[in-house]
Amino acid sequence: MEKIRSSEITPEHLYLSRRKFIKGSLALLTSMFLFNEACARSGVPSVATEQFCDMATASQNMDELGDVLTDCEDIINYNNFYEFTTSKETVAGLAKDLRISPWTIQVGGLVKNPKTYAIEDLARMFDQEERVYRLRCVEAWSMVIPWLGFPLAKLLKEVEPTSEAKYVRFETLFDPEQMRGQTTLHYYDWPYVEGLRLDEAMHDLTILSTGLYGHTLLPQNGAPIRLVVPWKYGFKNIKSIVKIDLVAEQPVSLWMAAAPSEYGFYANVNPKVAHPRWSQASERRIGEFGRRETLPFNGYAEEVAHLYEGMDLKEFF
Ligand SMILES: Nc1nc2c(c(=O)[nH]1)N[C@H]1C(S)=C(S)[C@@H](COP(=O)(O)O)O[C@H]1N2
Ligand SMILES: [Mo]
Repeated sequence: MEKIRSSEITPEHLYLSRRKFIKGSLALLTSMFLFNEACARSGVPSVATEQFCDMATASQNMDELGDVLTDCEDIINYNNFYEFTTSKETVAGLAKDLRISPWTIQVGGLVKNPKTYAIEDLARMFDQEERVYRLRCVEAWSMVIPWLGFPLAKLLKEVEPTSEAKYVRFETLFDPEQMRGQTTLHYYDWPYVEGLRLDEAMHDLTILSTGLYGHTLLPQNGAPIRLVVPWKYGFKNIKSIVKIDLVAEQPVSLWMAAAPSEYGFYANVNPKVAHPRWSQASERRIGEFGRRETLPFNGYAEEVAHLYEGMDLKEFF
C-alpha cells in the first residue's frame, strides 16, 4: 500500500501504520467520559457536538483495502436510528439531548457471573482500540469509520457463558419520552433487538464501540455504546445498548419481526443475494461519485467465511 504524505491528509489525521491501535487512549477516553458527564450536567452537549469533527483524530487514514476514511461530518450527520426518525439527515438534531450519563449495561442470561456494568467501568476494564471498518447499510450505501472500542469477547469472558448459551441478544434503551420514534413509528416492536450466534460474538472483529474519530460517540451514532460487526449489514450494529443476554434460542430481531421476508438473522453482506426490493450487487460510498461493487462479507471473507461452512448462502438473508 502506498504511504500518504502527511501534507496530503487533513491535519487531524495522524498517519501511523495500519492496524496500529491507539495506545494509552484509556486516559483520553476516561477524560472524555468526564467531559461528557460535565456536559450532561451543565446541559450544553451541543458545544461538544459542534467541535466533534474539528477535533477529529484517527491513527490511520484508510482501511486495509486502501479505502479512505469517510468524512467525519458525514458519519455524524447521516444516520439510521429509527428510535428518533426514519430521516437520516435529521437524526443528529433529534438525538442530541439523549441522556447518556449515567448509563448501565445489564449483562446476564445463561452466564456464571451476571453483572450490571456502569459505562465508566467498561472504559476502565478494557483498552479502547481503534478499528477502521467499512459499514455497509442494507440500503446499499457505505462508509469507512475509525471506531474506538473493545472486542465483545472480552466482556463475554468476564461473565462466563454457560454451556447452554448459544446466542447473544442485545437490546437498545426503551424510553419513548426521549425517543419519539418509539411512539410515532408504532409499526415496530420496540425496543430494538439484535442478536449474534455465540461464535460470531466471540470473533475478534466484533467490537462494542464507545467512540469514533477519537471521541466518545455522539447520540446519533449510538452513544454511549453500540455493537459493530463489520461483515454484516448495518442494521445488525445495534445502538445505545442497555442489555446483553446469553440465550439458548436464536433471538428475533426488530427487523425480523417487522419484515421476515426482507431481513434475516444472519444478514451477512452478500452481493449475490438481492433484497426483495433492490440489488445488493453494488453500493454508494458516501462522499464518492459512482458506485462500488459490494464484496462478499463486506470484504472480510478471509476472516469470517469459515463460520458459515456448510450453510446455504441464501439463508444468510
Ligand atoms: N437501536 C438502533 N440501532 C441501529 C439502528 C436503529 O434504527 N436503531 N439502525 C441501524 C442501521 S440500519 C444502520 S445502517 C446503522 C447506522 O449506524 P450509524 O448511524 O452510526 O452510521 O445503525 C444500526 N443500528
Ligand atoms: Mo442500515
